[in-house]
Amino acid sequence: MRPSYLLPLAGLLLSSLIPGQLCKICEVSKENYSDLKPLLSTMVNSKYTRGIQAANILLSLKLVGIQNQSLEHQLTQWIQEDMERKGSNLTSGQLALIILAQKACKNTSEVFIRDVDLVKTLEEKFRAEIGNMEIHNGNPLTNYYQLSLDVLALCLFSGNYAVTEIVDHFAPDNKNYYLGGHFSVDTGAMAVLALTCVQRSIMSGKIEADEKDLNKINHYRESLVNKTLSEEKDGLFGNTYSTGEAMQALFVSSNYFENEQNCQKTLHTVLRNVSQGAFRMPIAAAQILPALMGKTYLDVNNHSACAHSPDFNISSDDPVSVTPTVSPSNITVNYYVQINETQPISVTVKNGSVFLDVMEAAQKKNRTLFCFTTVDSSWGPYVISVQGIQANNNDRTYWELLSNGKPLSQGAGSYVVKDGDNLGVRWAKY
Ligand code: CBY
Repeated sequence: MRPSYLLPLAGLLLSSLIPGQLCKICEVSKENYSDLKPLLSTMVNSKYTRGIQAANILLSLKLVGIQNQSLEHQLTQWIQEDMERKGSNLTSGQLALIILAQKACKNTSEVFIRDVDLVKTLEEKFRAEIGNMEIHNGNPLTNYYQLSLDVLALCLFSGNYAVTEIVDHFAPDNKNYYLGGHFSVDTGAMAVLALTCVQRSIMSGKIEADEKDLNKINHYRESLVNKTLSEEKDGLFGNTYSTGEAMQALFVSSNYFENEQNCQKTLHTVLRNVSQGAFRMPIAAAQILPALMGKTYLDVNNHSACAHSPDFNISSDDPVSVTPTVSPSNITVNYYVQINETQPISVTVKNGSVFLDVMEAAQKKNRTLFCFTTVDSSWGPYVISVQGIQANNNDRTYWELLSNGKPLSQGAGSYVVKDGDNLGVRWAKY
């Protein structure tokens, strides 16, 4: 064949590959790696890393190619202890993250989690999520962020899943992409990563699907990417904490970052947030770092992408950037619980207190109206009940945290309150 015939053929092949393969990465340049040090020290020096946080950190460190045997060993041990503690209560997404972390850039000499077939267990947990949706009005046991993690882990590590089921459940108008009436960028981004993996598996012949389903998957990705892009503000997608995952989704499914200005704007805003200490939580640092170094969760079994180790020397005494200036004085804030009616109270707490301290102060003053309970989550305490009324995923109910009428983008354990704040918890549906 003459080259002139080959050209259109190659073009055809290329264009059919582009939707899944195109990777326009936007990453921090090597000269600026020192800007990432606060993230690494937060992850490495975190003393309270338990279970799922540890899985997030391990996954992130492996992806960016930081090899530290003793740290990996410690994190793996924490993950295993957490798995034992939680037993069958481990949620599907937690298990998916553990699988991703454990199997990422496989280091076969150090597998501490025993021979249990975790992928098989994940298949069962994924089935249970779908089963729950069938009984409870389309509501999964957990949420679509976790279902996306499930599909991602099953897809990357040869688990069984039905393409038709993915097509049925991951359509962009599914209510589960929305939390509190807003498109959840974290959820959409994770779904884009999962759908991209499925699409690549179909195109490479790893799994079978008919053309109609492949087209639908492509259409879903495109639509979810557009929704993500429409949540862009000052270079961030959704908010500070969803941007890392959104960047990953955009790397694998859009040409957004081909425009250098877009890339610089996002990096600039994220790095400014890093320097202001927005990523002081280990899980927050772990979720932003891969994107800043041009990696995505789809790279976990791409050895050439994740084996290369950048030249970081992280020492255990690198300071975590920000030391808040807290004077020892007290501040007074208003707090309320809103079910149908609003029950307000004014409380005095130490300067530098977090939302949870305010809730505790209110509870001390009036147990009947302000009693509450929390459960631990990887993002810190999650308020599960107030006045004995308990949040429930089957009903999509939760306790929403508000400050001056606006929903918080941080949890009760990390939002630092200010003098005169008007804080509240509202019984809401998402
Ligand atoms: N992770 C999960 O399963 C959580 C998925 C997630 C989309 C998550 C955000 C994103 C992430 N990266 O992990 C998520 N939140 C969900 C699904 C939910 C719902 C949980 C119930 C369910 N069906 O699973 C729900 C109830 C809608 C929810 N989040 C509530 C809240 C509020 C918690 C209030 C409380 N009662 O304690 C709160 C504080 C919002 C509010 N104003 O009330 C909230 N979430 C926040 C702020 C966040 C962000 C945390 C950021 C931070 N710095 O602390 C978040 C990253 C996250 C965790 N939620 Co939700 C989103 C963001 O702002 N970008 C997988 C598992 C394996 O770990």
